[in-house]
Amino acid sequence: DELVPQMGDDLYDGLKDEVAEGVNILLERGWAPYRILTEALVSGMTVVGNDFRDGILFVPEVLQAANAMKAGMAILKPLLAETGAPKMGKMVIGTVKGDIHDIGKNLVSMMMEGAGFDVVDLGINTDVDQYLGALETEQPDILGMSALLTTTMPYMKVVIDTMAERGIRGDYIVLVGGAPLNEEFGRAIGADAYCRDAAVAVETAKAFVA
Ligand code: B1M
Repeated sequence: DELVPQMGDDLYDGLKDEVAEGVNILLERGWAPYRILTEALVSGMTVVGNDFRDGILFVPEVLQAANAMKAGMAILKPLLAETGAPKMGKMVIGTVKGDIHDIGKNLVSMMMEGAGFDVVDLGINTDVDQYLGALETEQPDILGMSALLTTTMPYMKVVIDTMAERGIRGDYIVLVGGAPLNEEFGRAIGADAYCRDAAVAVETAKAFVA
């Protein structure tokens, strides 16, 4: 569809209204919400990420791109959530302390809700007390943690170690994700699984609660 590269440009330029309009047009053309998410929005953000890394884009521009992405995601959210899937379980999720990246986490939350999970989103910059407090009050099946920075990903281990110290590690399935992580890191910190993307998070969560 010729609209997709245009949407990539609009996302890159942080044009919120245009990105939202593009999402609506693709929906009218019969695109599935998940396809729009991955092929039009996430792919566009990859280009932004590369130019950010290479010093072509800076924080203010990336923030605008992120906001444009969120405008598109807001339209897709109810559509992804209304699949009428049977209730699967409950997940508490948050981006770890020191880290304010939330697009990936939000996407995982949306997809988990779409798959029938109740999701309690703790937001960004979540410290160990917030995670553990939520585990106690919400009693979820799953704890999800997201980190996008190499400097914040070690905090996941702090949370898991604290759970172990309190004797509650075995009560929850711990799933972790975020661009700088990998399977080996997930194993090393004692998570149950590393999830490469939101679709894998859903499949992994389903497999664990089954
Ligand atoms: Co930042 N940033 N950023 N940033 N940013 C990265 C992560 C970076 C890789 C860019 C780069 O240099 N190429 C780099 C990190 C380098 C490193 O650590 N080695 C970086 C940096 C350096 C920074 C700052 C330090 C920049 C600065 O201030 N100098 C700063 C840090 C602020 C902080 O957190 N303390 C910063 C700030 C920002 C913005 C605020 C401008 C903005 C965030 C806006 C927001 O989120 N509301 C931003 C953005 C947008 C990015 C990039 C470009 C895109 C991230 C994103 O949203 N991707 C990113 C570049 C990149 O990742 N290539 C970058 C799209 C999203 C759908 O993917 O988040 O990977 P992702 O999520 C995926 C999977 O990873 C997985 O599923 C998701 C969906 O498929 N997943 C999970 C994620 N979490 C999961 C949890 C799970 C399961 C799966 O739990 C069960």
